[in-house]
Amino acid sequence: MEKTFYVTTPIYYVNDIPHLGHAYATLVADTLARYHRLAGWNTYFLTGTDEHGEKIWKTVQQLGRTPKEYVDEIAESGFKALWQRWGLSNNDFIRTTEPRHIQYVQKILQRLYDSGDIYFAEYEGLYSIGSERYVTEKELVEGADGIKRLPGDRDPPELRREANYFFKLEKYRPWLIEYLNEHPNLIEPVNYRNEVLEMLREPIGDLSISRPVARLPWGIPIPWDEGDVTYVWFDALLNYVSALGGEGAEKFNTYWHKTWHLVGKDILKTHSVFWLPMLKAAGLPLYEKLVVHAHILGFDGRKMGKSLGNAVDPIEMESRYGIDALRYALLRETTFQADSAFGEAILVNRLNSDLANDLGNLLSRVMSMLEKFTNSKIPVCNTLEAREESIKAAALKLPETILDEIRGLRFHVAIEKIMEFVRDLNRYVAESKPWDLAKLEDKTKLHTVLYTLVEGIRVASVLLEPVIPNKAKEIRAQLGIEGDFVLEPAWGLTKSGSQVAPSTVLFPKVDIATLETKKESVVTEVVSPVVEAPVQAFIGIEDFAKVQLKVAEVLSCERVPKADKLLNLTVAIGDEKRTILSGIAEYYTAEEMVGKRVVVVYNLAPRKMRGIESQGMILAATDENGKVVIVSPERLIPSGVEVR
Ligand code: ME8
Repeated sequence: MEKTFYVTTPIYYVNDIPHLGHAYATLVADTLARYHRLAGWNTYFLTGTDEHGEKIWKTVQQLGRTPKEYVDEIAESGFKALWQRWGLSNNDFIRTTEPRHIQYVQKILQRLYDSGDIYFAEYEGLYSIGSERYVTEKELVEGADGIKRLPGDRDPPELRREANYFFKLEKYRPWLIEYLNEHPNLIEPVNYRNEVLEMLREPIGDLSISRPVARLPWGIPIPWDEGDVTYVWFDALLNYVSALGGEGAEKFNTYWHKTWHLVGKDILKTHSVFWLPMLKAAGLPLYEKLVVHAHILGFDGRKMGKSLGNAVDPIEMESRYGIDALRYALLRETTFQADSAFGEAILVNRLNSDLANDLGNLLSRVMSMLEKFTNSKIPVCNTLEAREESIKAAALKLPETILDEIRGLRFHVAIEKIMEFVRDLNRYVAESKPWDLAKLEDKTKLHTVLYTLVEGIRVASVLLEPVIPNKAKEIRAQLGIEGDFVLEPAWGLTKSGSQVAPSTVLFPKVDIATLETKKESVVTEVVSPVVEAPVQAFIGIEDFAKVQLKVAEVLSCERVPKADKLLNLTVAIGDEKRTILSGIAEYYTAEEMVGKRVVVVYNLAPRKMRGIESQGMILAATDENGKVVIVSPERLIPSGVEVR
C-alpha cells in the first residue's frame, strides 16, 4: 500500500473566534495526521480560514470595521495563533484572501466558463446566510417558535431573486450517483453516505455561484465580469487544491490523490453534492475519502456554536486542564456517527479516571518502585514467564490494531484498547507484588517485572502520542527514555542501566465538587426518573428514533451528600463509563443498585445537579402506590446494547 496521506479540516469562517466545535474538528485531523506520521506515512495536514462571503461581510458591517483588517485579526490572532499555541502539526494554513488562492479560484472559474459549465440566469429561492447557500423547503425544520429554519441556523432563510452565474450541477447528478455506488467507502461513516444518496434521489438543480458586487463586494471577482464576485462555497472548497499549488505542482502530484477531507455533518452536502461535480467538471481527480463527524452538543442539547450561546470556550478548558487532557477527553468521548455532549464535568471525569488514575498512577507507582528498589536505574530484563509474554504479545499487536481503528474512524475504541493495556499493566503490578519480590535475595524476577512495566509504559506512551503528544513525551522523559519511536511492533527498546528522572505528577486529579458553577449548572432540581405518561398525539418513528436508549450496568453507586432523593451511579454502557444521577434514593439503596442492568436515555443532554454532571437518565415506572420501579431487561444481556 502506498503510504501517503493528505488530511484537511474545513476552513473556518472568521465571523467569530474559534469555539470548541472548531477545536474538535482540528484536533481530530491533527490526531489522524499524527497517527499516520508515527506509522511512517508521508503526511500532509492542512487547515485554514474561509474569509469571504455574506456572513463575514455582515459581521464587518455590524462592527463598523474594514473587512481586510478584521479577517486578518481573526485568522491570525484567533485561529492560527490558537493552533500554534497548542502545537498542532498542520503543514500549512491557507487563507482564502491570499493571492495564491484567489488566482487559483479565478483559473478554475474561467475553465468552467470556457467549457460551458457556467451560465448566467435569473433565480428566485430561499437563502440561508448562516449556511451560505440556497436551501430547499424540504431541508427546513419548524422550531419551537413556529418558524422554519435550516437545522443549526439561528435565522430563517430569506427569499431572494437575483441574476447570478450558475454551475450546471444537475447535469452531474446521474454520474455522481453512479460514482457513489461504485465507491461505497468514499463517504464514511456509512450513515452519511446514505444521506447523500437520499439527497440525490430528486433533482438538485444548478448551483448559483456568483453575487452582484453592488450587494456583496467582499469576494473573489469573476474574471470575465467585474460586476460579480464568486459564491463563497465555490471559493472555499477550492482551498484544498490551491493550498497544494494546483495541478502540476509537486505537492499536488504527491498528495492530492490521497486526500481525506474531514468535515462536520453540517457541511456534508457542500462537500459531496457540490464539490464532487466541481472537481469532475474541472477535470481534477476526486478525493479518496470524505470523513464526516457528528456534532458536539452544548449544555442545552443543541449543536454547540457561538450564535446559540451554548459554546464551551476551548481556551478556558485548555488553560485549566492542559491541552492533552482536552484532546484526550474530546477524542475519547465522541464518535463520528452520533452527536456527543461535552462539558467541563465530562472532561474532568475522564481526566480523573483515565489519565490521573489509570495512566498517571501506573507511572508514579513504577517510578517510586524504581527509586526504592533499583536506585532509579532501569533494571535488566531476565527470562519472561507466561504473564510477561502475554503483555509483550499485546504490545506487539497493538500498533496495527490501533492504526486500523483510527483509519476506521473508531477513535474512542482505539483509545479504549490502549487504556485496557494500561489497566492490564496496573493489574500486573498488583499480581506480581514487586514489593514482596524486593525482599528476596535473588532480584532476577523483581528486575524482570520492573523492566516489563517500564517497557509496557513506553509502548503505551508511543500508542497514545498522537492523542496526548506532550504528556507522552513527558512520560518517557521521566523514565529517562530518549529518542523518538514509531508506530510499529517493538519490544525491548528501553535501555537497561539508564537513569530515570525525578518523578512528577503527570495529571493532577481535579476535585469535581470544586468546579465553578456555570451556565451548565443552572439546572438544580431533581430529574424525575419517572417516564412521562404518553400524550394523546402519536409520534412518528423518526421522532422515536431521536431517543437513544441503551442497556447499562451499574458499576458503583453512592448517595449524594445532603440530597435525600439522589443516588450517584457509575454505569458501564459497553466500554464507556458514565455518571448518572437518579432521584430514586427513597426506593432503592445504593448497595442494591450495584450490578443491576438498567435502561438509560443515552443521548440526553447532560445536566448538572449539586455540582455533579448527570450524563443520561435511568428509566423507571411508578407503581399503583406511587413507588418508583426501575426498568430492567428481562434477562441478562450485555451493557451497551440498544433498546428499540
Ligand atoms: O462551515 N461540533 O465553517 P464553520 C463539532 N467555512 N464540530 C463543529 C461544531 C460542533 N458543535 N461546530 C462547528 C464552514 N464544527 C465553512 C467551511 S470548508 C471548504 C468551508 C466544525 O466555521 C465542524 O467540522 O461554520 C464543522 O463542519 C465546521 O466546524 C464548520 O465550521
